[in-house]
Amino acid sequence: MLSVLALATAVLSQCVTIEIHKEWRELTTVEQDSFLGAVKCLREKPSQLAAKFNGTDGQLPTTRWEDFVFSHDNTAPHGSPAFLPWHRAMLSMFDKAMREDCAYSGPMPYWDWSIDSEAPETSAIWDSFGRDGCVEMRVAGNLTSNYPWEHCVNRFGNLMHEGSSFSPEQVGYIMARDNYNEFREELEYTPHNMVHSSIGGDMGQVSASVNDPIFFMHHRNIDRIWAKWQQQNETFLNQYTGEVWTEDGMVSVNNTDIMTFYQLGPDMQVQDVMDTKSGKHGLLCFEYSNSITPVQPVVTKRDVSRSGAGKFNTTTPERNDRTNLFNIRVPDQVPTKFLKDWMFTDAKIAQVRQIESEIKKFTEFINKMPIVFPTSLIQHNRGKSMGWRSKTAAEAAAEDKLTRNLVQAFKNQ
Ligand SMILES: [Cu+2]
Repeated sequence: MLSVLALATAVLSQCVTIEIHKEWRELTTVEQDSFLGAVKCLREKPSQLAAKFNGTDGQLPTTRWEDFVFSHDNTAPHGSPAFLPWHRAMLSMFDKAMREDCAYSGPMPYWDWSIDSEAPETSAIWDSFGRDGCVEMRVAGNLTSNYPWEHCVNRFGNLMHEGSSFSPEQVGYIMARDNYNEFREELEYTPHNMVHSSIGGDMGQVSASVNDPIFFMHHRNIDRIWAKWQQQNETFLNQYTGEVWTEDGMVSVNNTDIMTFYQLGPDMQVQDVMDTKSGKHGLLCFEYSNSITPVQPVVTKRDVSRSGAGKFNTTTPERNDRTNLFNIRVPDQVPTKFLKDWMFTDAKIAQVRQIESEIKKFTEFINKMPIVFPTSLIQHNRGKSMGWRSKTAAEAAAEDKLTRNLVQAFKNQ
């Protein structure tokens, strides 16, 4: 009787306070250092799951951090509708561990890579989270891991050195889907996969990716884009569609489907995580900030032209080009090898190529417009020294509207 009651309270619990998750550059230096200190702390605490899985085959986690790597390696769904809800729940479990095991009390950060899309190597994120090779972070120091094998956590990124990433406009293109599973496929198969693959090293592998603290910064941004999508229309909040393979063949998913986490947290239904402010399982009590915008006013192609950079043109630059200041770049293709490692079938790989080619066409369409200002140009034109501030709700709404109109114009042509 008591345990039934306890379970009921756990599922029905409400939020006392709603946390605001913030872009990394919205955190003060003190908050950033405190977060990085908690990262170090969680990497030094002993595993809680190893004892529970004692005697089972395969590598076991040794630290609290590795509990998350272990759970993700064994239970995370990729290439399937459950991709978004599963990772949202896992992020919430991570937040809880950071707060309860390591006393972190600041905002939970995300990395809005769309802002850095035109020249990711210039992002201030790397000053805190480290660069290529064996990762050395500010405050948290050198990162090592014993799971799934003993190694230094590493990156072999071209993201930091050459590739372009996903622009706000390209994210806007994905946001324009009105079917959950189509939205999820576009978000997962291109930006999600591309950021994993281009950072490389641990991040490039399913079994090891969670070792890299940038994993949480990246996935929280993916989750933020989903939360934003959910808010576009009241029917989107609980929309959950798509199909999965089971013993009975292809079946439609349902929001009562159960997700499991290898005891990292309680089993739960997909519908439990749809609302980020439900407080279900004592986990979900958050919303996202509107990300950041430059302190200086936004620039248009005309502004750039006036500043002496020449006449604006309509060519879509190569992804490594840093000289064309007028137009947005198209990210590289997600490598086939990466997709095969993440168990994408040939049919799914074909789907990835299809999405990539649509996004490329959309980008070229934007670049042909002489005066429309692509939000992506800001960072590239001004460099990282310009300073950032939080974006207001009105500014975010105006940007979203502009992007929606661009997508509409593209689809109507
Ligand atoms: Cu994952």
